[in-house]
Amino acid sequence: MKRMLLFILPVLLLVSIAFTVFGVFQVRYEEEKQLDEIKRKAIAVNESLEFSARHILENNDLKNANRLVESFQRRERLQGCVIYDKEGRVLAVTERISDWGRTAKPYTSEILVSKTPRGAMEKFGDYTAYSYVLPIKDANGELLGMVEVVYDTSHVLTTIAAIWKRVSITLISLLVVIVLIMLLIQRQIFVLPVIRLTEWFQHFQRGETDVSHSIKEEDELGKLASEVEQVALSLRIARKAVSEKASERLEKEELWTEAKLRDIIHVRLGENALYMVSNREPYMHVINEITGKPECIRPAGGVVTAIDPIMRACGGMWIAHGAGNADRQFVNSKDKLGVPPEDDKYILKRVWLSKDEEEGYYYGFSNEGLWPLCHITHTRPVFREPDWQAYKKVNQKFADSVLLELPVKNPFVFIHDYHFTLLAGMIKEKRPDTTIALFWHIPWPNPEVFATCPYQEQILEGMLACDLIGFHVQMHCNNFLDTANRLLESRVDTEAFKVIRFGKETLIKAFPISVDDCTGHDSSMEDLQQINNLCKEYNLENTIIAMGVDRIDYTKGLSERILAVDRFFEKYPQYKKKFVFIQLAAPSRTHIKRYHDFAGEVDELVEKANWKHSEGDWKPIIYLKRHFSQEEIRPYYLMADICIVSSLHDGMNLVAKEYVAAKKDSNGVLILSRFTGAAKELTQAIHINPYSIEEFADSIKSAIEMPAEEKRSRMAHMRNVIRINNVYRWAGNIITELTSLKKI
Ligand code: ADQ
Repeated sequence: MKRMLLFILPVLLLVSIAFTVFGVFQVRYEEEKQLDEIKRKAIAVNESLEFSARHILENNDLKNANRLVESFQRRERLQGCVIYDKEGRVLAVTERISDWGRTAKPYTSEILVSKTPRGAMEKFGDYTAYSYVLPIKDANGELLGMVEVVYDTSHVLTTIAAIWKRVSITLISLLVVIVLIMLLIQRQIFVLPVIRLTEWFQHFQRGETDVSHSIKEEDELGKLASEVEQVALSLRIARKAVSEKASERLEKEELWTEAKLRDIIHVRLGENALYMVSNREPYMHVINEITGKPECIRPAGGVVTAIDPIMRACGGMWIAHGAGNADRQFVNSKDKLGVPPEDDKYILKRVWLSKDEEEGYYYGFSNEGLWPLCHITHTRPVFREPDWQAYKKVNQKFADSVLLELPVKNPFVFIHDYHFTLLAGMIKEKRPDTTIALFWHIPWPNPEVFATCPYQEQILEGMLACDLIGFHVQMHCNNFLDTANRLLESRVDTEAFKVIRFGKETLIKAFPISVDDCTGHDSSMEDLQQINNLCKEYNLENTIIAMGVDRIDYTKGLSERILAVDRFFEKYPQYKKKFVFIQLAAPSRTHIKRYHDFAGEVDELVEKANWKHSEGDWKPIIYLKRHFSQEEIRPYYLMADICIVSSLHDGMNLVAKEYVAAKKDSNGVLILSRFTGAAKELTQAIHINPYSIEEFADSIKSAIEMPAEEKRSRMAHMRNVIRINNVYRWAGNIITELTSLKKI
């Protein structure tokens, strides 16, 4: 459209200028013509008066003078007449213009001297009139007086206005016709061929056609079309080759790697892309408060940590809420961008939400309702009707956004988490051929707890539109099957772990999520340098270091952790100045009061413990409250002798797995809450009940005093678990399961 404007505007401008010039000339011509007419009439009238005026002036006949001027009262367009004596004094004036006669005029004295007639436009009050003054002389040429005739010229202005109106209407009509013709031409010669070429490219890409494009011209457009055809063909061949090679490799490889996942995706999805949907986006552009410049960060959170490596491996599209304050600056016209920045491994499509939508859907229904409903932490869920309405609206918004992207055949959509319980149903309503998986990253409560949700039926119905629902552990699957069985009219097949409702089957299965893997790189020089810097900054030489990394969330057991460290120093003061606990804490959902208050509670507990136990410049707890990048977290994992994960309830907990994955030298101990999903797999961690502060404090002592050999063997065991059950296996299993559910 911009391009079109650039083309049309100059033409419109030229036509407008030409028309205006023409208008000006026409108006001038008409004006002059009309004024000439008035002048001629004025002179004629004046001359016809000359005889009577001379007689009146010679005899000083005031009576006839008044009769004469009053005879003008009835003449059309002639405003009136004034008779002056030889001194320039008014003898008689038509009543209609009596004000005219009363006003002194400089030109009367000029005429008394020059004795020649004068005609000119004169301003009088707020109107302009034409005045013609004729000096009256006797037989000897001596001046007797003057007669002035005043003509109305308002009809000249009316005529001019009418001309301008005519010119403007013609000009506007002409401009509209020109624009329409140009748009039509542009559409015929440019837009239609491009639309046809784009459609052909899309169909060819999806394998829906094998015929070549229909643009046969030899001109520039024809050349472009044939280039596009070459690219499309090469892409298709390359994809096929990748898919065949992938099948060969899959038969050989055993351990799950990024490459193996890529292969399985090529084999299982063929030419179809994978569409991920989550609330949190993997890359967020925010304005740095110090520099004022936008920067790209990876938000803290388990979903992003787990899914990003998968998307990097297989490409496709990730659709998420664009929540960063600089996000809009980095998307194209379709709200998309290639990520990771400067690497472009996959496409991120950002969905924009208004403040009200975010408030109701994200903060309200998702995080004040469903989050506490699913976590047993004794925080009461809050369900508000407006939040539910916003939640439905945003689910529909995401559904519309996903539907715009889906290919014509065999679409696969992978939805994440409790923010989108209604999305699958909304997508299937329009595209029942879509195969959809939903992964529930948090725990699923038992039916009694879930039954407290006022929207239980709509939520379960929405979820059961999926073909596959994944949870981290079997217990959450069982809870879900129980919930569906008890709260919804449905049949549960406990052998096959399926819920069947009105003939539609949904498979419920456990897929324990994990991290990248443990086979990554050794500690680099850069790592060692960073560790050295941290040791110096926080005075950590010869100190036993324990650490925690969390979003500040009441489910993560942060208060219990600080209380346990406090109790540990009370019980075992010999560790003062020898042990330090470092907590990296990312502020999260601070907009919600419970989170805001909770952050304050943790601050207070840290402050109290530090005040109570610190000695000299040593303090027991280093509390670093901010968002850290994965690269910044890594040196903490590497230098920590102990990692503490004390969630009161957690779907999996990736921090536990990240710590184990980072410990390539197997030198470290993991203290892990038994209420995490990770505890089911990481059986060699020290398991704790975070509610029992005594047990918790003692576990810190056990971790410190654990013999080196035991530490190594436990860690090696846990590393092996993660090496086998890494995130690629998690994704590979879900995709294999999902694609085998597809009924083509
Ligand atoms: P979360 O509740 O976000 O995830 P978790 O699994 O522990 O919890 O993942 C947290 C992630 O955020 C980790 O990758 C960690 O490194 C990162 N992180 C923590 N603190 C940070 C900080 N200060 N700065 C930067 N990054 C930080 C949800 C569920 C979990 C489930 C995951 C994945 O609640 O139960 O394990 O999804 O499914």
